[in-house]
Amino acid sequence: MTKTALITGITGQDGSYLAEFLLAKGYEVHGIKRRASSFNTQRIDHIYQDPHEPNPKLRLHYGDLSDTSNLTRIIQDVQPDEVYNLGAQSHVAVSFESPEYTADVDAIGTLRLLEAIRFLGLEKKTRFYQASTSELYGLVQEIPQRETTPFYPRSPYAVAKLYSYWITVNYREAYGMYACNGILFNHESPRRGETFVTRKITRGLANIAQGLEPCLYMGNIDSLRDWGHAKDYVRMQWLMLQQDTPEDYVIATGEQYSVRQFISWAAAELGIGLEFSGSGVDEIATVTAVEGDKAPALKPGDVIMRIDPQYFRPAEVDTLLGDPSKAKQKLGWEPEITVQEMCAEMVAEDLKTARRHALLKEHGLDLPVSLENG
Ligand code: NDP
Ligand code: GDR
Repeated sequence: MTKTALITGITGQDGSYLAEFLLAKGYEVHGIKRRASSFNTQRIDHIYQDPHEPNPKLRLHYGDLSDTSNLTRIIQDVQPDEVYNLGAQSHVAVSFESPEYTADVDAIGTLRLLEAIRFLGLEKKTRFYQASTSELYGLVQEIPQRETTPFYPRSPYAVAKLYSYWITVNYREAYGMYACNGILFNHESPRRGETFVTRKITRGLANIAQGLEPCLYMGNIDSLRDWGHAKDYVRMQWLMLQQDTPEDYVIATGEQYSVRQFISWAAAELGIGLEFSGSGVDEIATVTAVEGDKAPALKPGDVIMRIDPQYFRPAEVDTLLGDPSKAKQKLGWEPEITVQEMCAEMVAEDLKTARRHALLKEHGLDLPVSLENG
């Protein structure tokens, strides 16, 4: 029997990998995409199927997590076996700028989906995955963080996700729904949004190496994160819905590095030696050596990273380190891609794009490189 899945946030990083994964497993996949004034399906264009073909396995529906009737209608039409709620305003810093919108989408959006499933009488059929987050731990109460570690959210994003965490547990307990939280630590990939820190670094340094941008402006580079690869993490999202009983799981690598360390790795992938000097808002990173042909625009002595306090957050999550023992023991999960391999993959992809831009620029066909930051 073909299973049917509905993914909110299918146009995002995780949604795109999960859709690929489920299609490879033979699922019929439905996704909710938002109406936008420009194309927003770049991450899934390669798996797009012409709806005029007979039996397309991937179908997209216009919708929004803020729209109850729309969500209810889509769930009624699709009758999904599994719902993956990945849609969210997912940027922590932006949530301080748009706290109310973030609460509507990231908190009440989850309630809307759960309530639609229940209202339609699908609570015994439809399994539900909630994209919970290590940001719930915020001001950490225990190191490493596991399923039993108390939460202490530190942003409007994390507070909204806290509501979603508990409403998922509540629907499981109150209505016997198969509903789980994946408490995922940071996970990245070449498809990561450009304003999250890893992608900002790999894309920014690739552009600087090719002479397309002068300098990377960063926030708190002392911040410590447990970074994994999105491909490894979507496999877990699926596994969580295939068990006999619904449970919540921490997904992490169990290794922690600083943002500064990630900058050094990305620079090394480009053949750039870096030295950090100064402290606080005066810290800079200076090129000490350039090897190979990946960074023709740089020479020793160039300053390629500075601190810009506009990227500091009103309340920071300084340190996150997950303990994925439960997922490993109960679900047999092991991450396959190391953070260093992931960084290399991200740099390689961003360098390809930067080289294309540089080549066009050389021939007078200058394409604007977006300097939007985050
Ligand atoms: P992205 O930001 O890449 O993707 C978010 C998705 O949600 C996009 O498809 C976006 O659409 C969609 N979306 C945003 N607002 C709405 C809305 N109002 N209605 C419907 N859809 C909306 O996030 P990731 O793929 O990285 O993360 C997936 C989920 O996992 C998110 O919920 C995130 O909070 C959570 N998470 C992520 C972690 C990570 O490290 N990546 C770790 C832990 C949790 P559009 O493309 O149009 O913007
Ligand atoms: P995070 O990811 O807030 O952990 O949320 P992000 O990559 O944005 O930040 C990680 C850490 O890096 C520090 N930082 C900067 N961050 C950004 N974006 N830009 C900068 O210039 C910069 N300089 C330093 C941040 O302060 C932070 O400490 C991500 C999102 O995917 C969430 O949706 C998800 O829930 C969590 O990961 C787990």
